[in-house]
Amino acid sequence: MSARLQRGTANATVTPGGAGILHLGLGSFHRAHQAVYTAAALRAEGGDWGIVGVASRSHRVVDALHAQDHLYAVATISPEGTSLVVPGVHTDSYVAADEPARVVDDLADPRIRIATLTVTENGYSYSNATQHLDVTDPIVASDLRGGDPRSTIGQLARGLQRRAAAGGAPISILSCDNLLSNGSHTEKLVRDFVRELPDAEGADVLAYLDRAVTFPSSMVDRIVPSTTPELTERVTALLGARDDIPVPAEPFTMWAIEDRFAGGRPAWEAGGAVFTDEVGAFEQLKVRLLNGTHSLIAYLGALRGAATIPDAISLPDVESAAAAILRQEYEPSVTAPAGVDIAQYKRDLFSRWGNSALGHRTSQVGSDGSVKLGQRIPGPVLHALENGVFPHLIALTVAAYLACVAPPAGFDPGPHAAAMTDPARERLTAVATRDGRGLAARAIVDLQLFGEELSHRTAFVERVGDLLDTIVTRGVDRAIADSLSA
Ligand code: CS2
Repeated sequence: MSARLQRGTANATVTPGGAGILHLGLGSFHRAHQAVYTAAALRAEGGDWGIVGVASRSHRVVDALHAQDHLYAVATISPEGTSLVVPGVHTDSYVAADEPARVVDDLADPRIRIATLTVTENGYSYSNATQHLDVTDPIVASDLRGGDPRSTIGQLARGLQRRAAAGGAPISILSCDNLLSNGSHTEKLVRDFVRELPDAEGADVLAYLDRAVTFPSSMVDRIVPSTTPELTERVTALLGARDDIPVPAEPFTMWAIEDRFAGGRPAWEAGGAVFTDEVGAFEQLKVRLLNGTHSLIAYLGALRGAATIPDAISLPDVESAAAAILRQEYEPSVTAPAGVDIAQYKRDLFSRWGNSALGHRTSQVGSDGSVKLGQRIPGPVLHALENGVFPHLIALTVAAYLACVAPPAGFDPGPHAAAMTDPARERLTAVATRDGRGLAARAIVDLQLFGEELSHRTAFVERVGDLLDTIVTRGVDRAIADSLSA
């Protein structure tokens, strides 16, 4: 049995001086993305830019990081083979649920100059219906009453409140989640929280936010599936030391960031990050073309019995549906940022989705569709309708999503759909019905799952319902064929 991965015994690339970054959301994506760029920055310029990683509830990664000197390997996987790097940028880690006060303390610590976030689309306590912070969420409501905060926005707001009181050192909050305008989105939610505080308390924090806190936007991209026991064994054999938390990732990686850092930043460009004023264009391109189409592939694939994205995209009609949604419904809704060739970008997407060595699961991409689709589809649907194009394939995406997570009685969407988790699953199941139009109306109009604007697009809602009926009564193949020929 191999000894545990340790500094000195493994090829850790860097040793950070001290910690300047607090990261909320210590999942695989962070460890294969921002950590790798930060390692490159530290190699290039050094500096106190180590990362303190905070997991929200799970102990698995934190326990392993403590047992292995905060090291782990990122396995870059392609059909050509696997290569490993050990970023080595984390200086400490803990579980927020165990030490909730520590998150606030760390955010107030002037040595921390950036807080990065990968808490998923679902971690922002955002209400699509009100387009503001969901103050009816019991955790947010409790954070507003006081005590140690447990929601991400509550943690940020309370941490910044403490920081303002402790001297008000500048800091930047950098969202690395797949949300459009993720910087201003996060800022808006933090301000929503602060505005709910008693006047005197809130005013000081708002003045501090104006003066010394920035929320740059960033577009992040790298496909990172869940770790498997096989990968753990393979990495341990390759490293010659036991690593319980390796992260698998594709070779492609991209990070576009707005350069507005109040307290300095690492030289992330050393790892290939692009600092640009066009982050909005990068985000739209990625959230719509990559993520929007990814959702379509995941739901259609799951309904067709495909366990993985490469299995799904290898089905000819799923591939045709992906090509058509890109060409007809997503691409016309975006403007390419300077330097990006959309034709090449789309070719890359197909080879990335087809990376069979990666084994990215349809159930992983299909999870949390109620929050993910709210980011991915409304803009393109409205754009298409305003331009006289009916978005049949986006309607198919939503119909397939509903078939997976709110299957009408008597319809079995299969094991990959059953494995999808979704915060709206219960609410949707409660209104599930065999009438497709009825279910579509309850989800899109009554629950306003994808925001207010879409709830008024009756023809779209009805098309989702009709395609759902087709999936249930005549099969998903028929629904794909109908959407492609419409
Ligand atoms: C995926 C993303 O799970 C999903 O919804 O679309 O996680 C995707 O793999 C990443 O955004 C790629 O950067």
